[in-house]
Amino acid sequence: MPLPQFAFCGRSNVGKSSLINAIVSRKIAFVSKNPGKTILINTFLVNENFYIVDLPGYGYAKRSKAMRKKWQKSIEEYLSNSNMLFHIFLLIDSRHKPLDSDMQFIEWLKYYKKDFSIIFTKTDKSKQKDISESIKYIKDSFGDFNYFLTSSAKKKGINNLCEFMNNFLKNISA
Ligand SMILES: Nc1nc2c(ncn2[C@@H]2O[C@H](COP(=O)(O)OP(=O)(O)OP(=O)(O)O)[C@@H](O)[C@H]2O)c(=O)[nH]1
Ligand SMILES: [Mg+2]
Repeated sequence: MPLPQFAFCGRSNVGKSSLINAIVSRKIAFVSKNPGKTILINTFLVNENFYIVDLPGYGYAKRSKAMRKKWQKSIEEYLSNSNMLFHIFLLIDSRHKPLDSDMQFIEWLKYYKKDFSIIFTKTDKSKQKDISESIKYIKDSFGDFNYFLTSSAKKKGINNLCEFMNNFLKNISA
């Protein structure tokens, strides 16, 4: 039987690979100071019962336009066609206001009625006030949404996230 998948997406450098490593408590996804490191769609089998999918960051300006288009197409194709994709996590840097590219991505998720949550990353470096503003900004455009606050550096919010994923897995095996 094909195994369930959880996808992690978000702009380049937002902390996808770091979060995946924090979740599995191992270094499997490549972390880098230079944005645009994850180029291919990387899939990691966890505990032999589900997959974590590390998607390449969108909005990496240093790539050519044609290259970006190609990336976008392969990500969209994957997100639209994978029937074992249980949940999409969109990562947003908690230090900054969500970018237009983030908002477009949410719009896409809403339009295609995808099951998603937003993860505000790097909370060790942000202020609660900025996070609240980002939450309001998204709510004003798209209504209520599920979200998590995480710091891979300080291992904050990782347990909540794992619990959420576990509940999905429990429900399907029940
Ligand atoms: N302070 C802080 N830095 C973090 C955190 N998570 C990631 N970083 C840093 O952010 C940078 C990018 O992290 P990655 O995990 O490689 O980001 P990514 O989203 O996988 O990037 P791409 O593969 O380029 O799309 C690295 O320098 C990390 O050390 C965090 O929770 N706190
Ligand atoms: Mg990465």
